Amino acid sequence: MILITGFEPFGGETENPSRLSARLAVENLNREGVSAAFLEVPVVFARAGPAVIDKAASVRADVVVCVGVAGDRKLISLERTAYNVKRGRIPDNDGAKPDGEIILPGPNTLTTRLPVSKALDAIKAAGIPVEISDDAGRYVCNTLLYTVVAQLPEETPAGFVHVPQASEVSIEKQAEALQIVAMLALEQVKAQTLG
Ligand code: PCA
Repeated sequence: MILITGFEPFGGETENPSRLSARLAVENLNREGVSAAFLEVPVVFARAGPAVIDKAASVRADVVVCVGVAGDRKLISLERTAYNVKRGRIPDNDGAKPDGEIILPGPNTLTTRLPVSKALDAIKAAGIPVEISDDAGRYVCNTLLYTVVAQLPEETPAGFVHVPQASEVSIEKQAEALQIVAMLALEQVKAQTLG
């Protein structure tokens, strides 16, 4: 089972491309006969991580791909590194505005468990603009990446992808990239189970 999550709108926007592309990726996978579930996540420091951890447990997710928008980027960013710091330039959707606190007791950085190098090549080969990033910001997206890597079982590939606005990369292309990441991660799980 693959879980792909997207965020609700925030910061005065009326839409968030991450929830559109995450939902479309799940629909496409289901149509292809792959079990996948979608979750819309609140843009709230305190609630985003727990919402995804609960959903992953309830659907028994083998793979968790979280998605958010980075409105100033032009490429799909496969986020490799989470920092144990939360900071809000703007308040979250519950009005919280942390200023440099730690997310959880734990290391200063954590590394994604999604196969980002393989995914980079495969997404490029599909003609979709993509990069690997070591900076997911310090807002709710970075907090979610840190939390899923810290709290999901170690054998569960889990990580985070930032998508640009739909005007830079269409929702269809974003969804295709998310499907590629998720399927490569699922192959990794299957290879481990068989090996
Ligand atoms: N992007 C924000 C939070 C929600 C979203 O879609 C971020 O990059 O932290």
